[in-house]
Amino acid sequence: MAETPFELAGKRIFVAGHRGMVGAALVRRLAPENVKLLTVARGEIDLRDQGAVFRWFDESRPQGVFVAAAKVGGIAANNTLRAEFIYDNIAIAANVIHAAHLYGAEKLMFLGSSCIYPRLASQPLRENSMLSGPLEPTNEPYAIAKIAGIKMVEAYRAQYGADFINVMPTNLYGPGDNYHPEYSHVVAALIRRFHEAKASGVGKVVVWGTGTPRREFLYVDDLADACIHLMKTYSSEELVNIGTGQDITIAEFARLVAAVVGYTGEISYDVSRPDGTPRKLLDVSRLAKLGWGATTPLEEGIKLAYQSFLGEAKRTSE
Ligand code: GFB
Repeated sequence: MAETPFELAGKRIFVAGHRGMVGAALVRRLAPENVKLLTVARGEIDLRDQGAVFRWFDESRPQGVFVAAAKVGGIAANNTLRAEFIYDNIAIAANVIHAAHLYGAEKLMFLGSSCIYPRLASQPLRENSMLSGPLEPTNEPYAIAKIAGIKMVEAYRAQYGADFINVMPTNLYGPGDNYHPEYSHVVAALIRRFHEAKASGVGKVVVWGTGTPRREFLYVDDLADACIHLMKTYSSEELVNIGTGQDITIAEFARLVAAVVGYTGEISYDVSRPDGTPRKLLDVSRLAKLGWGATTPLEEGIKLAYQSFLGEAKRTSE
């Protein structure tokens, strides 16, 4: 595997999507790296607008680029806003990756997702299982857009020798998550639902699906740490999974969140809601060989996420 170290210190580093949960964690993790941080506000530059993106790259000339901008959401958002998920994510990936090539970025990291792997691929999911079978239908538009971005990175590497790399994060959670009651991911949804039930004295909380799917959850600051490690040290066309290597059923996970929040009532299951893919556990052996492992245990991460939720809820009600 070719290794070309990339020094971050002193470089102009663009975090696309800095207001999102992942982008904000990257910004936090970059603070001690002494980079010249570049960000753009959504109101200023719409990353789906090719002309605006190219003009900004021409003026700003980032040397390193993290593509953490994306339209994201949980299973219901993916399944409902199907057109937005495919269009927005293809447009963002196409514009930012091509601009990075045109305006001479030295290094780019594209963040994909574990949902790019086939629904029934063997577990744990190895990087080479991409495109080996049909995708999970609830998030196929998002997965196809992410696969397009991954393939752009591979193509620009192959044709132009660009030092562009792909990383595949597992399901993420942490500060700055989206707590929308319908469109959030499961971690944010359950933190909010159990908290509201406890606060209002409701004795029953509904969890979607059967509770049997298995998911792997990574604290977003761990993800950011892995990304910085790989940005500095990794250069190859091979994807790199980023996860913990451990998964849990949704039912076990719901009990854990209830315990952290202090909810002691009943938990019931709404089987009219989709389960999504039955299991999504990443094989993290490549990442381990590259010298990185997750450090935040799930229970501790959920405690930290709940504290952030309480802080964020307080701010929005002030
Ligand atoms: O986090 P989540 O929406 O994402 O759902 P996916 C994970 C599991 O939690 C599913 C169950 O089995 C849901 O049925 N679940 C239980 C809930 N209660 C809830 C709830 O209140 N809200 C939500 N959202 N789920 C996403 C993809 O799939 O994974 C995205 O749709 C992205 O594209 C993300 O890739 C990482 O793991 O099912």
